[in-house]
Amino acid sequence: MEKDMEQMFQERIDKEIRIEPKDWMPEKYRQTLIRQISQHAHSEIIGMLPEGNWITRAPNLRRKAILLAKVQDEAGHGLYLYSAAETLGISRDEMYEQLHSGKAKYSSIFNYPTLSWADMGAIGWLVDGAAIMNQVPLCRTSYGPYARAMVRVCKEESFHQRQGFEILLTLSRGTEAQRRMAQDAINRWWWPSIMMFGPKDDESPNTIQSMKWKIKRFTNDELRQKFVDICAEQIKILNLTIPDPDLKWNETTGHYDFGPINWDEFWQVIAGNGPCNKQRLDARKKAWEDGAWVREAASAHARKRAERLAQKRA
Ligand code: FAQ
Repeated sequence: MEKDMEQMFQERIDKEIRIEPKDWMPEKYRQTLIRQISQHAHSEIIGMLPEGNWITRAPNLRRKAILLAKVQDEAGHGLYLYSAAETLGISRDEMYEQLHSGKAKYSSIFNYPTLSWADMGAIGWLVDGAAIMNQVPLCRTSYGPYARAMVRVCKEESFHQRQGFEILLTLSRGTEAQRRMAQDAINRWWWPSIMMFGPKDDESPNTIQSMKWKIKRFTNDELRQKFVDICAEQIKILNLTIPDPDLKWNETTGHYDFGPINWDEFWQVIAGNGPCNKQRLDARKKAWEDGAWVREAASAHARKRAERLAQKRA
């Protein structure tokens, strides 16, 4: 019986029919989606912290307004994604609990520090750039609520990516010190951005099944290569360099070759030993604890309203 259901489920996927919350789905499909969507939501929420660090220090009012709006967008993306995950039967409180206890992951990239204003440019160009590369295909992911959330998120992220590139372009055409600052930010964010796509395919336990279920549309290495190819061209406009001496156009493959990735660093960061893991998680937990009174007040208000309504009806 279960076998028949699984076969029918796979046939729907193969025909590109979207799976919706009330449809039957294999338990492992549900669990994989909960893991991926909640990890994605947590990444958006933790991802607000490195940029939040620069809102008060943005160089002018225009830059401050843009950065503020971008960080608010990220909060919106997180909430959207938590809602999508809730349709799979997990509560928001459970997801928060998993984040705060360290059980759930969030993207490795947000465990790096933001040391200068140019980092806001590098995050927009590289981190949002990598996020879009990974997420545009997710607009066609097999689970309906996730796919629809991705359409909205990607529209906003393309704008984020452009504002980052524009920050770097402005700095690259500025004084020598500004050029150096832009180059330094690219040097620090390049390799972590490349790692963001996840482990290489032969070390990625989830890719094969997720591709079969069309949760993922491309493998980690395919997306990483597309990203490298695009950035290797865009850097020419900035007249700066990508910190990889092995980055070279390969006539035969029609792609850019690139140097070895420090996978040890990647696994260390996702194991909790990156430069800012503790700081990020502590900030998140503190925000949760500081917000307890708001949650209590909102619940008390909702309770009173419900009581008043019940009295009126009686
Ligand atoms: N960081 O078998 P795979 C953003 C884990 S949003 C941490 O390849 P999968 C917006 C993975 O979970 C950025 N952990 O896994 C923004 C798995 O853990 P397990 C977030 C990672 O799921 C911009 C294990 O390693 N985007 O940036 C990472 O098939 C600017 C084995 O890996 C998304 O989440 C990592 N980088 O593929 C905000 C997109 N990579 O099994 C602010 C949706 C892998 O032990 C500023 N997610 N792991 O639990 C995906 O497409 C996939 O989940 C991948 C990983 C591709 C990330």
